[in-house]
Formats: sequence, C-alpha cells, structure tokens
Amino acid sequence: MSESVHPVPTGFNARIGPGDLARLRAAAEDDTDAFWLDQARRIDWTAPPTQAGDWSFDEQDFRIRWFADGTLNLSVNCLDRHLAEHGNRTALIFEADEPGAGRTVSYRELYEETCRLANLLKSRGIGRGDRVMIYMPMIPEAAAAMLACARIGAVHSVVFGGFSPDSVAGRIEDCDAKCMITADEGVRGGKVIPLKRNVDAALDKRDVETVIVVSRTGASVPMKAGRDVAYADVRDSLAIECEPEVMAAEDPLFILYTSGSTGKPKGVVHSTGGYAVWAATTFDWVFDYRPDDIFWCTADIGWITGHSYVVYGPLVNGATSVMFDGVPNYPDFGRFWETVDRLGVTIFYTAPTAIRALMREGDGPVKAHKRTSLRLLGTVGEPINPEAWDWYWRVVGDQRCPVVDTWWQTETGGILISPFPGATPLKPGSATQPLPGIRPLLLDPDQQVLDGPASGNLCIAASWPGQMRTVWGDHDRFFQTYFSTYPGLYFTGDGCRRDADGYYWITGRVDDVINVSGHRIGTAEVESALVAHPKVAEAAVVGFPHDIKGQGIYAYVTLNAGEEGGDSLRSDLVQQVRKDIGGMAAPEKIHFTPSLPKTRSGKIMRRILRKIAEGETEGFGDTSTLADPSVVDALLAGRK
Ligand code: 6R9
Repeated sequence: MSESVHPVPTGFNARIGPGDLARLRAAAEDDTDAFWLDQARRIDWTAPPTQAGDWSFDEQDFRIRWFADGTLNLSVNCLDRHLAEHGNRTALIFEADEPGAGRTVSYRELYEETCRLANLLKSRGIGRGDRVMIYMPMIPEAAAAMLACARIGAVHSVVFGGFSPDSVAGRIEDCDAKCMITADEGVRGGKVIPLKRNVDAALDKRDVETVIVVSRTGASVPMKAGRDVAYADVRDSLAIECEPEVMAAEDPLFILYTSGSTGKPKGVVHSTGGYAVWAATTFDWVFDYRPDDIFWCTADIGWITGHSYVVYGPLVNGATSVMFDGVPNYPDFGRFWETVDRLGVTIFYTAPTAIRALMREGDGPVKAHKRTSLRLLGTVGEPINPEAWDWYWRVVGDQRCPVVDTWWQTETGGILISPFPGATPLKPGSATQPLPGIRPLLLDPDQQVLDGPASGNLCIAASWPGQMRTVWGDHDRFFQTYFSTYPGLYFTGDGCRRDADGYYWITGRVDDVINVSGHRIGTAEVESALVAHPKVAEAAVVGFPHDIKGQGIYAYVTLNAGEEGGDSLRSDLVQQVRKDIGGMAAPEKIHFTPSLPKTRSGKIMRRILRKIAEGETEGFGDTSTLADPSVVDALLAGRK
C-alpha cells in the first residue's frame, strides 16, 4: 500500500490508549445497553435513566428514543454542576475579531448571564416547548442564549449570521418562533454585519412577539416599541438565579436547519438527553480532554459543529472553550497561530477549507508563531485531501500532534467516525474507524451489503444516543429522507470506501447536496432562487471541484425566449441567490444555455452536467435516453 500510516506520536501521552479503546469496543459489543447507560453517567440526571436505546428503523414501528425515562436539565450540566468546585474556571474565552480585544468568562459568570437571559425570556412569556431563534455573532451572550433556552425548556434554533433575511424569515415561519435573540451588529474580518437590520427585514415578512437585542458594537439600531428589548437596558435588573425546568430526555433541545437534496432546508430536531450524552462522550473520547486543556473549535454556533464542540460538549465536560468571532485571514494569515500562542490553545479543531486556504499562503505565517502549546489537531466538515492533511500535521503540528479527521453530520449530533488520538494509527485522508457502538455499513445501489474492502453508500445499522429524532413538523419526511433508501438502515447521503485495514475514506455526498467550504448547500434551493428571477426559465445546479472550497457551485441557466445572457444578468442572478439564501450559496459559475440535457421523461441528467462542470469533454456514458443528444455538444461549446 502506498499510503502512509502514522503511528501515535511517541510524546502523545493519551488518556485512552489502544488497550482502553479495545475494552470500550468490546463493552459496546457485549452488553450494548449497559455500555450506553454507562456513558449516560457523564450526565447529572434529576432521574437517572434505566433504559438505554429503544429504537427501530423499520417503517412499521419506526421510533428512536434514548434514556427515555431519564430527566435532566442540560444547562445545569453545563453550568451549575461545575460551580462548587470550579466556579472561577474559565468556561469561554471570547476571541473577538480584533486580536486581543476579547475577554474570558468564568463558569460562574456564564451561569449568571444564562440565568439573566432565562429570566428575561420567562418575563416575556416564553417557556417549555416554545421556539426561540438565535441570530448572533460568536459572543459569550450567544452561548448564554442557547443555555438560557435549555434552562427554561425552550427549543432554540440558531441561524448562521451569513444567512439572508429571507432565509431567516423562512425558518421563523417553519418553526413558528415566538422570540428572536440577536445583536445590534457583528464584526468579522474588520467588516460590520448589520444583524439587527437583517432581523428587521426578516420580521417584515414574518414577525415574532419579542426581539432581544444584545449590544456588540453599541451602534444605534431601530427598536420597535413593545416588541424589541435592549438587553443592556434590562440586564442589571434581572435576577442571577433561575430555577431550571426538569426536562424529559426525549424533549427537544434544539432545531437546526440544514440543506438536503430536495425542497426547503429541514429542521433537524435533537433531543435533550441523548444529545447531551453524545456531545459529552465524543468530546471526551476524540479530543482526549484533560482539565488543563484550552480547546478551540473554530466553527460558528450557526452550525452543528458549534453546537456540539464550542458549547455543549466542552461545557458539559467543564472545559475551557474558545469562541472565535473572527476569520482565519484577519488581520493576516497568521491569525490562528498568533491566537494559539496568546491563549495557550492545546487542542485546535477546524475545517479542511481553512487549512487549504492557509496552506496556499506558505509556511511563513505558521512558522512566525511558536505553537508549542498545541498537542492535538482536528478537522471536520468535508473530506481532507492528503496534501492538506500532511501540511497540517507537518507544518502546523510539527509532527507532534495527532490529527483527528472526524466524520459526522448535523443529523448525527456528534462525531461517529474518527481516530482516538492516543490509540488509532492515522492515514492522511481517512476518518479511520467508527467510534465504539457505531455500526457503519457500505451498500451498493442494489441494496447489497458489501463486505471487506469496498466502495459504496455509507449507512449506519444501529442507532446511537445523538441521532436526530425528527424533521420539525414533518416526521414523514424524516423517515423518507433517511430510512427509505435502504430499509432498516440510516442512510447518510455520503459515499465511502473501506480499505483492507477496515479504515473508512469518505468520498463526499452522493445526493444533490454541495459541500462548499464545509457548508451544505442544496442544489434545489439554489435552483429555486435562480428561477425566481423573471428572466430565468430553468436552472440546474451542480458542484465542481474547487481548490480551496472543496466544491464550488456551477449553475446552468436557460432564459426565457428573447432574453440575452451576459455579465450584468450574471451578477443579478448572484444577487438573487444572496438575497434568497445567503452569500455562501452564490454560484461561482453561471453557464447560460439554450437547453438542459433531459431524458425523454423530462428528468435532467445531472451526471452529464457534473462532468461538464468538472471540465470533462468526453466519457459521458450512455446518452441514448436523452431527448436531444445534441444538447451535450452545445453545452460543451458554451462552457464557462
Ligand atoms: C459536522 C458537519 C455533513 C456532511 C457529511 C459529509 C461531510 C463532514 C467530514 C465530511 C469527509 C469528514 N463531512 N465531516 N466528509 N470527512 N471528516 O460537517 O455536519 O454540516 O451537516 O455536513 O459533511 O459529506 O455528510 P454537516
């Protein structure tokens, strides 16, 4: 085999070594329920569960429940239970856009801020089961807002600050939110983001009863009497204690919208108990957490990675978590490493797209900083190419820090396939092996399970505590999307290869989801934004390989009769997508074409569009079912 294998670095003194990992795997096999109940002991329950998983992926008695007779409050697990012994320990290090302009927040301070916000929510009539949207920068109040919802039993739904007002309105409508928590403005890469203005534009379409506005820049923003509350005006009058609601394990904790292959984004619903156990367990296992670690996950809380590994996983474990409100290239390309040195970061977790963007700038900005505090590196969000892995390992980690390539999804709540840094030999580009208790399977399109080394579609055969429970408001869509393709199995939407050592190599999405810089973009969403333009008749969107972003968006557009495509229409269309979805969904390439390759039954042959977008000029396979095979030549002639 030509691929390199990296043993656990000799200096890496892991808590969980190969023997421990083998014992964990054996325990998960031997008595699965006892194993999961054991992991559940990481959580302080008001009533400890006596049952582990109660689930079936079969259509007749489809159900997913974990620890169902347990009760708990997750904010208590993240805050209260740490106070007696380490109330003064730093919970969050807020690292602002401007280097050094942040501050630290102790567990006690975060507890008090959470209680204040919880009391404010309650005073506005928000309680158990109500939905609260959060549209905020990466400031400590954003974590407190999530925890405040958890404290009173409200269901939070965080929307990434990069989404447009139209997207925000769509989500408010879908989950029927009562309240919005936002900030006056955000600041990223030196640029101001008008958060409250975006919220107002969204609320023009779909209003809520209460808007809480946290001050970030102090800008004066319009406030609507009766609806909007300036947090700074009421903060000091709010009590710093708030009785936590006792929640059932299966009560929803949050909704997080994510793109799929069809239709509008889905509201992925996570439970309280199972999610808490999974975030806590995976954080501990994969990041080899120790009490003196400074953990930095660079993800935004608008994504699942921010939920599980900026907020819940670290805080349940009593860790110190960095909340980064900046970007990797501001004020310069050394930002990550300058910050690592200044804060003494020991564990660093980021996305391959960021690594590739930094790698392009050469070793200089990395070498300009010491990075001696680092002991472990991680990646998430998309496949990492071996060159980028090697650079991360060699240049950033000085061949001293294991690199954990962690595969998971919004739907999985936490990591499912990943090395244990102290136990798993690494292969650059492979997420290595499933965590204990996780049962991946590879299947071919004919429903056959593939054994040994093979390539196929990645499914998971058994539930795990962090699995999503439903699609908000559409349980049938949940079943159809994930459990109908391969009956009895959870289908991930990813393709995957397993090698002779049983290592998993994720090859990317096999459905109509494009992964742009680790952001999931549904082709159907971009297409519907494009056809909303009055000049557009039809659109088909595919991904193409992109050096930095992993994938870029390539849009084929046919115009209404008499319309002319050109650069000004191109920028109008990009604008349209920005408005409907957000900047990250903007097509990189727009290819005007008189027609799209369709079968006689009218289905667009995306396979061909993908090949052309990839720059291929031949090898389109069987095109005999095309209604008009000459379309292919026309497309090739008009390629961008
Ligand atoms: C956590 C997160 C999920 C999709 C997933 C897959 C891709 C994530 C990966 C990876 C290869 C990894 N993905 N981690 N592909 N190697 N280590 O990213 O959730 O935003 O829902 O995306 O991302 O395609 O299906 P989400």
